[in-house]
Amino acid sequence: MTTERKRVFSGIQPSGEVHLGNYLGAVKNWVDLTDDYECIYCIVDLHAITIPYQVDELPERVFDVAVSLVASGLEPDRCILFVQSHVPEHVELQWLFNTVTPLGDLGRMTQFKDKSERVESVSAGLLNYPVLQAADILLYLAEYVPVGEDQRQHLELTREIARRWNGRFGEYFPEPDALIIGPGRRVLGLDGVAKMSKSQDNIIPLLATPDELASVIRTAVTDPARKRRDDPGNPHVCNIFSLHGAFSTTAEREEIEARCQTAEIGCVDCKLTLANNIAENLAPIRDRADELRAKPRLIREILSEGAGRARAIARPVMAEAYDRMGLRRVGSE
Ligand code: AQP
Repeated sequence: MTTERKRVFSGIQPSGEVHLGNYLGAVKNWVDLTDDYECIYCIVDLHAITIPYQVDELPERVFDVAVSLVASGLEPDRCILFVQSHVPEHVELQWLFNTVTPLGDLGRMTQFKDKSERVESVSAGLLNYPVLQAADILLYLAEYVPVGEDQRQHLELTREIARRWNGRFGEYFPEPDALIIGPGRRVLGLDGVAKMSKSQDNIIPLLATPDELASVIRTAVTDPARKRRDDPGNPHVCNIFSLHGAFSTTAEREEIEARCQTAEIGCVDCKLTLANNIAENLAPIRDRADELRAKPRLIREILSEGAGRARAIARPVMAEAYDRMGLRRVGSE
């Protein structure tokens, strides 16, 4: 008996090095989802250009993100993996959706407000970012989108755009649901306050070597109230302890918790254990990434084949959307 698998879509921006926030909050779950869903994953380069970026660095960033994703387990026999700009239908559908999206809704998006504060000149692209995101998802008639808390507002707008478009042109696009998997964690950056973000200088890179991990983690902020080695610490307000949750065994965590609270261990020891455990846990991904980096042609082939498979789904959806909107019908009956 064959059961049709529900379709999932998600994307990641090539705006910097893939980090543990991306991995724990998204990529690791994306891999798990490939067991039960038809998964479409996209490197969203058109989103990444909505904030200032270095033109000559972008191709390398796309390549590096592709390496990280494939090395993490998103092999082409498990999912469709491609680059957004290789499938021009994303932009075409976005334009159609722009015509049904209320301007006021875009200005209210939290991410737009945050990001527009960080740039000197705010582009229309930054404002329209969630419309492109709606097109990304609906172009594949995806039913589920694995999202973190930060993306819920955008997904709600996607649903609203689908409703408005369907209301005007006839029921066609699904209203996708959020797929919350795992602890739905929001990983904090090295400062222990802000979200770990590619575009901020606060990340632990997914592909860092053991030495790099030790040196990056050494700089992380722990319990701010613990000023000296002899002060007892509070693991429950410590970002390092929360990362132990993803990489250390229960026994190790219990021991660290108890010995931190009694100041038997200091933050240096706790950080070193974490760095070692991350290095060990992620060694297979790092090794696979090293192999893949040496095979740029293989990465190009994976992405090109992925774009072909994505377009095969996207083209008929686009044709239907044009048709329902009365476009491209000149001379037809
Ligand atoms: N710190 C995080 N904790 C949990 N999940 C996270 N994600 C990102 N950062 C964290 C999830 O990773 C997926 C891909 O993210 P993205 O590249 O589309 O954009 P983002 O959320 O804006 O990621 P960054 O790293 O913060 O990029 P920049 O700095 O360019 O804005 C998403 O599912 C996201 O939820």
